[in-house]
Amino acid sequence: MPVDDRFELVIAANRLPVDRVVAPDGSVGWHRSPGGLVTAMESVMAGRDGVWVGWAGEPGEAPEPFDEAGMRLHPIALSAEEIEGYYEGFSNDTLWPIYHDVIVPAQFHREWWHAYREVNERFAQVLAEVAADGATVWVHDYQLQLVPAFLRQLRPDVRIGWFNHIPFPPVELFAQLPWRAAILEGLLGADFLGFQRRTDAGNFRRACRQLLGMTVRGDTVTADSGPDARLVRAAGVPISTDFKAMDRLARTPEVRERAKEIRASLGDPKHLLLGIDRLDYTKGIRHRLKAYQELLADGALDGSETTFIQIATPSRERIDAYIELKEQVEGTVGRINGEYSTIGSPAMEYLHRSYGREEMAALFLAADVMVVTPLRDGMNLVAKEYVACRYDDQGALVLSEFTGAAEELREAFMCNPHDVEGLKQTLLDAIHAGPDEQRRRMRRMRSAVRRHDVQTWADDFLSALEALPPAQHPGRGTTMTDPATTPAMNPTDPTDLGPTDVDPQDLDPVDLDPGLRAAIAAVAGLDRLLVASDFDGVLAPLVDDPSTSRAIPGTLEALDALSQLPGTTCAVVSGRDLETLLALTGLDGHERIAAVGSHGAQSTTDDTSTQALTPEQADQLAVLDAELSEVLARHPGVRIEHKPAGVVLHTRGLDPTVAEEATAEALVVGAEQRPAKVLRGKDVVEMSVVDANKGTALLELAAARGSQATVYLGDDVTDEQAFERLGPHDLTIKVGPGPTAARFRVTDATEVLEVLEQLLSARGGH
Ligand code: GDG
Repeated sequence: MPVDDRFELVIAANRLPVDRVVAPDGSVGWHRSPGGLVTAMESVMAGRDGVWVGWAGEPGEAPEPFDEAGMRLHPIALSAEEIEGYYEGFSNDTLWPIYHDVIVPAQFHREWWHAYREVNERFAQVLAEVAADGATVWVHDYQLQLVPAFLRQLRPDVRIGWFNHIPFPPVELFAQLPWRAAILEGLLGADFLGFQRRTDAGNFRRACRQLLGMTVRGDTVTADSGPDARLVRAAGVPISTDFKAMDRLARTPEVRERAKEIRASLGDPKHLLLGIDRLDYTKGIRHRLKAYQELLADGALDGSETTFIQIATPSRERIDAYIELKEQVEGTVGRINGEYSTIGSPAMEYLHRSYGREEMAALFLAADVMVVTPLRDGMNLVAKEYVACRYDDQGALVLSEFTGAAEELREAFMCNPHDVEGLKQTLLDAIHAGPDEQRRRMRRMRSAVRRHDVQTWADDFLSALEALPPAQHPGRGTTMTDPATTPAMNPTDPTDLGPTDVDPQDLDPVDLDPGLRAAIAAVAGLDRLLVASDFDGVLAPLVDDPSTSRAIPGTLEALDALSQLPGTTCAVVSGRDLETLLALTGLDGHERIAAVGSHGAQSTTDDTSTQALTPEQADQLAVLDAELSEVLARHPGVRIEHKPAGVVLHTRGLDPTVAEEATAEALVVGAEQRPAKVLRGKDVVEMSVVDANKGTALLELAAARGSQATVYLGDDVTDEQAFERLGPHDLTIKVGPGPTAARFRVTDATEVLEVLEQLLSARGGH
């Protein structure tokens, strides 16, 4: 079939989401690969024209494009030599070890690099052919890092996103790659780069700064310079699993019955442990077996009443490090069984093969302890799948700190797999956790995976990509943004993220109230001063879509200049979660301006007390999340924001009747659940399970820095708590109308800028 179709959504990945199967009669067909990625892509493609471009899994000529899984599949040809050089060689024996902490040494071969370049170029050519005008192209993973730049050369009109399924290494390791600059430049052809963790995105941005000398502001890298300058955003967008599908599967009578059968077939062990991994040295299989073997040897576990099932899915079987790993694992399994099994009660059950989804779900349901011990893992979906299957709220997850999943599944039994004694103790803790403790931990982990599933991940990625300002896409009939003329992108500005609607030239000159001017002059002379401000509605004008909120030019710069003066502490204090606040302000890594999020529950400084949730608070948060999600289901258009310690219902911009009904329902939830705080603000109802507030955070910060007075600017109900806690010697300023405990009032962000500039010049700044 000739390529005559062009598609508005294009996915590119090394592999197509199907496997070739040959029936007994010799006819060839395709089986859709299992897994959440395909499901998520199917649903993002629903209602849009979509195509998936990738290798079909066999060397030689590519089959013609065909339809499967609700989308067009467009195979790419790879020769046997290319599979060796591009895939097994450069991707899996050069990049994979470098990107996973060099657990085994990386191999560098120039011919592998050439194959990698050629295959990436071929992908880009096909993508350029199948993408419709202005299409969105989503490239996946480390095998295709040069595709964004190749594609941009061919098709400057398309939006290009790239997601890395594996970690991005610290610059010290990445710098070993002889082709490091070419790889960064390849990636910088994209508009948006998604990583599993914020740390990975940070590693990428640091590599751009240190190895290419590029400017990095907040989560944005300025690629190229002069008229070709483009902004590339790099942020954490953690992947997840299809929670609903796994949960549903585990509840089926067949899977539940099979789970019982599995236990019975092993002699109904008292303790059943499970590991499911690709047989890969990153997964820490050797480490977990060593810990298990020692527990059996110590007598802490009895082999006649304990079984460890290890499923090791075959992987990369032609690469030396994998061949060696297989031998070592199989040797250890043999020793464990020889030493500690009894007839009918194996100490280990080792299976070097893969299973269907039903069998996986049954194994998850059967296992008392799921053992996930990677030495480094981008995310680890097995951990999330285990949680999604445990609808009975039972079971314990032992999880390595070195997985992306550890950032979300905080109630797992965390371990450092390198610490054998620590790992042994963690395994025992998990094995001996009682039903109540298992329930408490599992409920919270399930709540985390339920609310952040693979669908949310795909939606988050695509909305981040598609929300980028059209100015970055010259082919869309708009001009390229010029950093030299757009104030918000001035490379000398340390806090900037991107364009705002407001140009300082357009602002009217401002006259402040004489009383306020005098008060500013008074505090400006103090030796030690804290200058703090809310973000939304104060430094940034309120906007309908909170994700587009940006500080007006000059405000963050004034705070930055103030923070450079002696005895001056500066802070931005917001109800937003810290990650969002840092992204919106560009303050990530800013050493002098503190960012305080979630009303004081999160902070970039140790000078405010931020606390982890107690089990009760986490349970209450899970209930609030579920209840407000129901309000959302009843009132489309309402938005829910999840925070580490709370949940917020947003109704800005909605039809007033809908907004009122949703608000009333949310307040009923608050009245029933009685969380630590329920606050009704402008078009928001916010509930928090901890009692952190902006006032306490400011007092703590002022005390820690020995400030003699605090200047605080705020506009909303939550800022009133700060105004009330501060004293008469502090300078409190309300922005906008409404009752207030503040001493002074200004009308908007323009006047806020004037306050900050007057303070700066009165304190001896510019
Ligand atoms: C990379 C990153 C990141 C495994 N055995 C069987 C089977 N599986 C499925 C699991 C899971 C998937 O394969 C493995 O995903 P992981 O996340 O655990 O690990 P990687 O393969 O290394 O994946 C990783 C991931 O990409 C996604 O971004 O999380 O960090 O390394 O879904 O269930 N599925 C079936 N039978 C098996 O025997 N059906």
